[in-house]
Amino acid sequence: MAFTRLFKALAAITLASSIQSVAAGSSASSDSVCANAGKCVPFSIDLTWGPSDPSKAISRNAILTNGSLPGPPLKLKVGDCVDFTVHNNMPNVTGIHFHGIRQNGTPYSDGVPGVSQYVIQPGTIYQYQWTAEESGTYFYHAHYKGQMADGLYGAIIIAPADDAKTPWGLIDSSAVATLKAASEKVEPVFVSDWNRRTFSEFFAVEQAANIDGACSDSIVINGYGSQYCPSAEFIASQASPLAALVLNGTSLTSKGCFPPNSPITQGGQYLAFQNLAALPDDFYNTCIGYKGANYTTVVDAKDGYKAFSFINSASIPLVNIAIDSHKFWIYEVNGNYIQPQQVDQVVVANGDRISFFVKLDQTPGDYTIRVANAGLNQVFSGFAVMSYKGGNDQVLGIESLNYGNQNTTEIVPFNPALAAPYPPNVPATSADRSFVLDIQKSPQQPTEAWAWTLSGISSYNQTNDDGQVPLLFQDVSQIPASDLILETLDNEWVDLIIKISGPIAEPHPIHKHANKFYMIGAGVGDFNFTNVADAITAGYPFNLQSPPYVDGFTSIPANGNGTWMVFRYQVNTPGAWLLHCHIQNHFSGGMAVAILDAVDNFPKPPSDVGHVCTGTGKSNYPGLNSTLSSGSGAGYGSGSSTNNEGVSTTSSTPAAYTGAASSVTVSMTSLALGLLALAFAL
Ligand SMILES: *[C@@H]1O[C@H](CO)[C@@H](O)[C@H](O)[C@H]1NC(C)=O
Ligand SMILES: *[C@@H]1O[C@H](CO)[C@@H](O)[C@H](O)[C@H]1NC(C)=O
Ligand SMILES: *[C@@H]1O[C@H](CO)[C@@H](O)[C@H](O)[C@H]1NC(C)=O
Ligand SMILES: *[C@@H]1O[C@H](CO)[C@@H](O)[C@H](O)[C@H]1NC(C)=O
Ligand SMILES: *[C@@H]1O[C@H](CO)[C@@H](O)[C@H](O)[C@H]1NC(C)=O
Ligand SMILES: *[C@@H]1O[C@H](CO)[C@@H](O)[C@H](O)[C@H]1NC(C)=O
Ligand SMILES: *[C@@H]1O[C@H](CO)[C@@H](O)[C@H](O)[C@H]1NC(C)=O
Ligand SMILES: *[C@@H]1O[C@H](CO)[C@@H](O)[C@H](O)[C@H]1NC(C)=O
Ligand SMILES: *[C@@H]1O[C@H](CO)[C@@H](O)[C@H](O)[C@H]1NC(C)=O
Ligand SMILES: [Cu+2]
Repeated sequence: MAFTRLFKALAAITLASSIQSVAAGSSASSDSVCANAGKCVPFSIDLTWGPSDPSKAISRNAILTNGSLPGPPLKLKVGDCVDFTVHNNMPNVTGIHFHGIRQNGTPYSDGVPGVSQYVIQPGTIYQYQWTAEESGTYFYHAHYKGQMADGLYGAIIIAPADDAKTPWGLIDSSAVATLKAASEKVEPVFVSDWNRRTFSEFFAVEQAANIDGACSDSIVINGYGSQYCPSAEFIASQASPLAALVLNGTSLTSKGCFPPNSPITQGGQYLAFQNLAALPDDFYNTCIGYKGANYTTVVDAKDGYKAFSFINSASIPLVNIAIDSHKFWIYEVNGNYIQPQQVDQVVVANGDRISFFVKLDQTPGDYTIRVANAGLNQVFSGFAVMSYKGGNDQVLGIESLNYGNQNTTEIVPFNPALAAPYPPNVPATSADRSFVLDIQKSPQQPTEAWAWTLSGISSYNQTNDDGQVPLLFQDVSQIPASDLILETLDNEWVDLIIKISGPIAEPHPIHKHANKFYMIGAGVGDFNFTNVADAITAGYPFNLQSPPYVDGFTSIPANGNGTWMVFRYQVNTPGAWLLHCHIQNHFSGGMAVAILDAVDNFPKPPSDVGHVCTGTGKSNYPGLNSTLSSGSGAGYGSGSSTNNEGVSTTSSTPAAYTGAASSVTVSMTSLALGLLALAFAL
């Protein structure tokens, strides 16, 4: 495919120098948490379980972080260390992961129960400590079972060191200071699905019905959103023409989803074992509807540019983002600056963060921010508003993205595979060790449609979160390597060769804990090699010159073939980590492996791990001089909701869509480039 050819065009073997590991000034050491605490920035969160705000979105019991959803943002500068204290006032156990944070020297602060810590019990306080080594947008989220889908997430923004090279001059050489100022006020925006059921209820239904669930209730933006219930005609008019190939004469459900008994998306071999009677009506078929509010962010044309950082904290959908009449300058992906790309739309996959500038040069008014599910699995969108100061709330702008993720004008999409790091940063030209992983439905549970494997053999068992002695707390010499526990040696270069079995190869956003990796190649078709060197000899294309440097990457969707991708990283962060799909029900269904990095130099957790001994350091984030970056700080909470018109349980078609019968031209270019993240591609 064209995607593969693109790689070929870029493929060139360079004499790569090893990546330098960042040595941060006030790095925390693993000997004692409390010995380091004095100088760290205190940041504490209070977790409670209770009803979410009905004026924002579907109300239900949720995890509230200091009473809100999302939680307050943490703002630091490279070199700062943080004492992150969790007050667990929920009736449930938990663990908090710092997504994308390397945890160099602090592997006990990665927050994965069963891997790097014991669960945090109800009514107790637990302190994490880590150092901000790399700038950019990250986020904290629950890593106990599916609690992230119950609302536990908040942004982490890390300002660059004063001497960091920034790509602002490549965007607008006459506005470097303006762009720098805008970047320091970057606004994190969470995009997620939001469901009536808690994740544990959702997963229980999925298992009882024996399906691979892929139908959500709503898309929310910073916790705001509605469940729209447009007519069947409207849904059909917005869907990709490719959906018809999956539907094979059937129709999308009232919620815009492929039916739960679609042989193509569920796998024909499972249909005989389904128990669709266990599906509540509103799981797929009945759209109940809910009128929440649209998140509104106010921008000021005097600033010249606005910086956003979209964070996908969804359990199911990959989302595509557009703002009417505004282009994006993408400058950072997963916390790493890139050679900027100017685009009209950007897909943000689960776990990813994508930052961009919007030039504030349009007529003052309200412009719709569109967030469409990027997969074929469900036709639905969420909305927010970018409101210019002085615009008198007039709704302006031209839409480029419809309710079912079809572009309605000619657009330039973002190509994540071509996101070259800025400044250039390259991996070693060869690997010392390779692992071949094979994503497929679990071969050991051949009748269970919800069960997945990442290794190709066994499923990662979610109950590890509860009982097992965390891998980091075991004697590593006694832990046998297996398909679920990969072991490496310090300083090695490792290739994770990830194959995704066909015939329907879905896009899986695979996230790696600890240090970032280089995505050195991806393609459609077989990959019958056990190492990259052999694949290069056979003519397979790789990009060793400017590969994306990220903590997550999404596999190419394909039909009729498997697909593959290779992550290369250096073992420079000893500890026990996870590699997993960030689609929550795939992860809970077993799509994960543990990696024990540097078993020859394996760390021991400090004796006072988890102890509370918070420091009194100050965050060096520009403009912050308090010890806490509270929820009302710049870049968060600046939005306001539109008037809530009350709770409605009647079905309604979004007013904006009743008229326009939009084009159903499929974006084959996007598809061929592997840019359009199709949850179920054909
Ligand atoms: C948390 O506890 C409540 C009350 O026991 C329960 O209803 C809910 O399902 C739990 N949530 C999770 C994520 O375990
Ligand atoms: C489409 O449906 C027909 C029967 O309705 C069936 O014979 C055919 O195999 C289906 N095609 C696919 C690709 O599932
Ligand atoms: C949110 O925005 C969408 C798209 O502009 C619109 O259809 C919908 O009515 C808005 N919702 C509210 C509550 O204002
Ligand atoms: C969608 O974008 C592609 C790529 O620019 C373009 O070829 C296609 O015509 C666009 N579709 C519509 C309906 O404008
Ligand atoms: C996961 O572990 C639990 C507890 O040991 C066990 O009951 C369950 O059968 C396991 N599941 C799978 C799929 O192996
Ligand atoms: C994908 O599969 C089709 C047949 O199903 C085949 O013709 C094509 O060559 C395959 N593409 C690749 C890249 O393997
Ligand atoms: C890969 O191996 C399989 C099984 O041996 C074989 O059917 C297939 O043709 C091979 N593909 C390539 C591209 O060599
Ligand atoms: C801290 O911030 C306050 C309010 O923004 C300001 O008045 C004060 O001068 C600042 N102090 C320092 C030391 O920067
Ligand atoms: C969260 O709430 C706790 C308890 O009220 C408070 O001590 C803490 O400062 C708050 N955290 C933030 C980041 O605002
Ligand atoms: Cu997945």
